[in-house]
Parts: sequence; structure tokens; C-alpha cells
Amino acid sequence: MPYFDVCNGDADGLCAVVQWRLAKPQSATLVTGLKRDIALLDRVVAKAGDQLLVCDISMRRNLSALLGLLACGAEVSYFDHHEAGTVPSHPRLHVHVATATTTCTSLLVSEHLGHPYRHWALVGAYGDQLDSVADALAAAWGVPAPQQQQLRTLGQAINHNAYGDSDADVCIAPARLYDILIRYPDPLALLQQEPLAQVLIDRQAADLKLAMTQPPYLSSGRARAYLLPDAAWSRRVGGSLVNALAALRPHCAHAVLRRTQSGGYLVSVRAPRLQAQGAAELCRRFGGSGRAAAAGIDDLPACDLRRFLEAFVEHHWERQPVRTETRVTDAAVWA
Ligand SMILES: [Mn+2]
Repeated sequence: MPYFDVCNGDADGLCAVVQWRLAKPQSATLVTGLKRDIALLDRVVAKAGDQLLVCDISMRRNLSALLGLLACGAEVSYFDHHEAGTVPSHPRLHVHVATATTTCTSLLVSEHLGHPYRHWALVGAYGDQLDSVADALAAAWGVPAPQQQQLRTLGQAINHNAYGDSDADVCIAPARLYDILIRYPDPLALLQQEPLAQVLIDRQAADLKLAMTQPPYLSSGRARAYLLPDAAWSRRVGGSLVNALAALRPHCAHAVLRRTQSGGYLVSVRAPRLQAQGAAELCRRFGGSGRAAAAGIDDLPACDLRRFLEAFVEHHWERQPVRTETRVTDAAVWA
């Protein structure tokens, strides 16, 4: 009876499966990928009686593959915290989905198992930026502050390792990282004994430091846009740069644009933290989507760059229009 463990390659996904396999040792085929690889169930070929553990990938995005696997006779345990859509009812499908913003897959698995590997649960939660939830749990579980900080740093670093366009962009492919993580029932021991942990931590710090030194491409009183080249580090910094910038200047709106290989731009927009609205509305005008505070555009055509930047600067983040003086730091883009 073959076993398959299917998970997102970020910290939350990997730490969910690590806890499960530490609790239930069993050789299994791991199916994972980078953060952007979500349609993972398509990659599984199963037969009647096979056992699947699925962690931290959207059921909505994997529904047809899931139904196919169930029809083949596989049994599936599904743990996730993304919006699931319509959850099918099936005698061989065991669903553990909770979409509250206070939980994540690592915490759901930990709870299901009776919290046998609490430090791993915390690493996953910190990786998913659930800092206040993880801090409260760590305090309740008696984890001293210095160890809390170590688990947070590790979670963020493992999470960072999942961002990139291909395995060539990241320190270590998530599947290979899993093989190292699973050797350690306690991630604090991994931090002490595994040189890779520091490599991941250093990489994240270096990427963010480099990203933060980029001058704004366009700056107005309340709007700042950054244009990143298409490079391995810029593909890795993902959303962490725009989040860091937004935290640094809460009164400003931020846009981070990265060149894509298709010649367009991947755009991330954050409304001013102090007025967290209007981001989705702006991005929708350019084919993007998102939430009021955080939104994006997957592929802004290069010919729309100037129009987007003008709209970004002129966008009303509050009910009263704000006068802005636009300063363009690099004239080439307007040409
Ligand atoms: Mn997650």
C-alpha cells in the first residue's frame, strides 16, 4: 500500500508533513515544489488502497485531481487553511480544513496529533507570518523567549527558501530540504547541528538587505514605486520586500514591480498601512486582483507601465484626493 505525502514547499507545508511523519513513521513518496507550485495533486498517480496525506495546498485548485484520486480508490487525509470552495463528501476523504486567519496547516496537524512536536508546529506558524498566534502558543507551551526567537527565524528562513521561479533560484529544493528536516524531532537541535539552517537564515537576510537598498524608482509624497530587475534575489524576495517597506513607512502606498521573463512586470501593491484600502481597486483596473490592503498584477504589459505608475501616484487611498508631487528618478521608463 504505497503512501504519498503532498505538500506546499513553504515552511507551513513542510513542517506539517514533518510532524505527521515523525508521529507516524512510514516511507512515503514526497510530492512538493516551490511556493508557486500549487496544483500538486495532478502529479500523483495512485491506485486503489493508496494513502495520501495532503497539506497546505488549496482544495479548490486541486479539486478535479482530488476527485480523480478518490475515484481510483485512494484514501486521502487533507489538512489545509486556504479557502476550499465546495468540499466534496466521500467516505475515503478525511478533511481537516479551517480557514480562520489564526491558524495554519502546521497548527491543524499539530492539534490533530495532540501536539507531539510543538516546536515544529511553531516553525510552520512563524513561517506563515502568524507571529502573534505563535507567540501566544509558545508562551502557553512554556517555550522561553530566546528559543521562540530561534524558531521564528528558522520558520521565516524556510519560508523564504520556497520563493523563486525555479529550483535554481533557491538554496535547496524543498523536497531535499524535507529530507534534512525530518531527521530532527526538535528543530532547535537542527539549528545547532545542521549548517544548512544558518545558510538559509543568511540567505534570507542578505536578499532582504539587498532589496531594501534599492532606491525608489518613483517617489511622491505618499506613493513609492520600486522597479526590480529580473534576478534570482528579486525572484526570491517575493512579497517580503513590499511588506517590509509598508511596515517601514505606514503612511505611504508602495508598489514593487519586477521584470518578468515575458518582458512585462509582476506587480505587488500595498495600500498605506494607516489607510488600508484601495489596493485591489487599483490593480483590478490593470487585470490584477487582491484585497483592499494588498493586491497585485501577475503580468502587467510593459506598454502599460507608465499608465500604471500614473494611476498609482494619482490613486485616492482615502476619500479626499491627496495632492502629490511626482518625482521620477529614472526617466527611461516614461519614454
Ligand atoms: Mn500555510
